[in-house]
Amino acid sequence: LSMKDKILQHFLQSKGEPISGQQLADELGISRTAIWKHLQTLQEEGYKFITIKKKGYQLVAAPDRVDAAKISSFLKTKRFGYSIHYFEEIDSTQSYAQKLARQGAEDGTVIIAEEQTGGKGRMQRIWHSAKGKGIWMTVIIRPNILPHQAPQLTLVAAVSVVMAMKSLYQNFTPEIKWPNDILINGKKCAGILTEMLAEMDRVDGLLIGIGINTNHELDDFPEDIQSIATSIAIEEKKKVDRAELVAEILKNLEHFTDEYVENGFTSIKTLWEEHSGTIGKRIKASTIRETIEGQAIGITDEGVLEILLDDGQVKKVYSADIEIQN
Ligand code: BTX
Repeated sequence: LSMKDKILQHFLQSKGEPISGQQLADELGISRTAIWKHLQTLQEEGYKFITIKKKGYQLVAAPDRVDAAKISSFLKTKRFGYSIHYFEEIDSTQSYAQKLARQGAEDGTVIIAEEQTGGKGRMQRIWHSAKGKGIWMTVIIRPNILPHQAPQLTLVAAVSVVMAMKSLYQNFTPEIKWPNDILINGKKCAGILTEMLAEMDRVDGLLIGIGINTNHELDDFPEDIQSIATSIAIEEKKKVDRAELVAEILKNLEHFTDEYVENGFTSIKTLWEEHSGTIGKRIKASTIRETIEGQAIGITDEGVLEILLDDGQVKKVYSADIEIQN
């Protein structure tokens, strides 16, 4: 963190209590004048401080942003989230992450933006990423795994996101829709896009792209997705702190990735099934080749979906779009 961000972090963690300029200067090893100058810069960025006699400075207003200082004030991880690349606007955090990963970015590096002008879904689809409304981020992870295991990390990420939502919010139950969507009351609230940098027998890195509709009102979505999309604010019935959710997701992602690398897929699979809205339901799966209808009965140890057809056959589906029918 830069000195300015460190100062900001102190104020964010003080939860509105005033901080003495002298104490801050001593702690950070800089002069009071330097502190004052950084506070001026922060004011220009939209933060508001007031001076309270004999007590010091008090942070009274902060802009609603998901920048490094804000996220790190909530961070409870060992490795993830200590390198954060923040953008007001970007084409896609995935594309930027590719570049960084190729240059050797460390495990747990985060790329996050207020707005994406070219947000990507799977199969060249568009991911709508409205300014300041959601979490549009990519986490570069470097677990020691083989290329064929990569799809399982999408499931690890889905578990991490769903459990973060469950621990922070009370008014709704998010469900995972195989393989990569998170639905609330049947509507899409988040999507995960996993991309891989690999050679034949070795994974160099995975780009876990996470898009979460956070503070959207219905009008903030383009018309063509208003009937299929929702946001946390709509379901929770209040605006939420995006940085707090980011930090909670990073904590889970670090924990469950480590768990996966150490102990394999079994425990993740159980959690995934527990939070899934797909298993047990009648579904229609459209693959590139065919459309299959039947009952989703589970996922295999490879994260592959198993469907029980009406004639009693069990089919495995590796990649598809699914529609839940009941
Ligand atoms: P997906 O292919 O499963 O979903 C894309 C489809 O979802 C679109 O065709 C559209 O119908 C619908 N859709 C588009 N935008 C939204 C939205 N905001 N909310 C609900 N539905 C929508 C899912 O792909 C994976 C998305 C990953 C997005 C992240 S954001 C950070 C990172 N950077 C980037 O470019 N992509 C990832």
